[in-house]
Amino acid sequence: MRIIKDSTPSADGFRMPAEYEKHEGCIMIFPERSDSWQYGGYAARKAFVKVAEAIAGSEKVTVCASGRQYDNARSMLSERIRVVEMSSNDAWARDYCPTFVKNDRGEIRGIDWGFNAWGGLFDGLYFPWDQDNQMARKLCDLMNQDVYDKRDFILEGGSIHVDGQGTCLVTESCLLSKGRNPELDRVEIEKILCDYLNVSKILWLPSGIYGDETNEHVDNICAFTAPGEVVLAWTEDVTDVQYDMSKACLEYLESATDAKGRSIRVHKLPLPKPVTMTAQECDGLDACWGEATRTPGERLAASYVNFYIANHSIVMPGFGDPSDEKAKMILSDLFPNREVIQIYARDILIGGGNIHCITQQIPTSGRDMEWVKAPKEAHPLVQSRSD
Ligand code: KQY
Repeated sequence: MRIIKDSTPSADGFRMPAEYEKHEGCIMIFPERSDSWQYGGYAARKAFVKVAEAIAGSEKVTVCASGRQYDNARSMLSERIRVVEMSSNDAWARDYCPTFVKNDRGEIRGIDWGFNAWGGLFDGLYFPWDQDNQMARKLCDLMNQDVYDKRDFILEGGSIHVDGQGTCLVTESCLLSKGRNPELDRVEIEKILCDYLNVSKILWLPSGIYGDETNEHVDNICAFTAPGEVVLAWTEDVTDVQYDMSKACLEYLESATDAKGRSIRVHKLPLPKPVTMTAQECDGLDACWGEATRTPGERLAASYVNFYIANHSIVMPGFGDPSDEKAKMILSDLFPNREVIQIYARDILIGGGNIHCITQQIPTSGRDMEWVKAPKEAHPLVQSRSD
């Protein structure tokens, strides 16, 4: 592995592919911290296993687990899933596993962004975050992939979405937050994103989902479903605080064009009714630095937009809400060649994110990546596709 400090992906002919381009595999992390996951993480681990097995129906999944959880992860996950021991502070693969870029020869490299737990000592969510921050480099080492060192720029994978054709979506609330790169202005941030993702247009949505403790990551409010097309989390309830936030995003997108000069087609994806913490769930969470991490009645940032696009499936959250079915149908229409698998995700949501936040795709590479070879059989939990 080479740690590249003196060049950028775009200078070297690498770009970040869209999530709907073909994957070699997916990385996840086994959850265990007791101030994120209620009652010691038992229910969260079961939900993570369902997500991993659903994705493993069409691509190779690698789950990183601590030494303490290794045996448990190995026994809960089927043999087609690879489990590796790796330390982390929590389980948000999207945010601190590498962002992968690819060139025309099919070679891939990682990007190792700086990670400070969503805002460092300003408004971050836990301390320390050192083991999370090492993961991108450790994984590139394990995969023998060269890695760009961009630790001087704080960025989480959930705060960007690309269309693979030159456009990147972000939110102002996150990328311009004071806890990340306060010394950089919007133009300087755009330049870094263009250089590292190899895009030429950044679309700045004003905000994300109300109560999203990541300073409103884009991956909870809006996602590309195809070049020039997005889904946007939407509510028709004008009395909901989310209404004005989603409307401002809609107005922005309706007046924007992408890197290729196309107007953007926006598909509204309904939001579930507000999901709030119960007293019993709060009782099951340990304190973080002496403070409760959730309070009874607190609204969680539930959104169907937080789905993962696997090679042959869409793995999306469900909340036991009447809109679960409608959201599933909308995504089925938008991804006709993929099976939509909905997983009840309340136990992931309690941690502060959802299915997209706990997964990170590895694009296909030209070389035979023995460690992420495609699976042959489907796990009984998941119906496999024939195509
Ligand atoms: O990407 C995410 N949504 C992660 C949020 C982490 C919250 C920590 N409790």
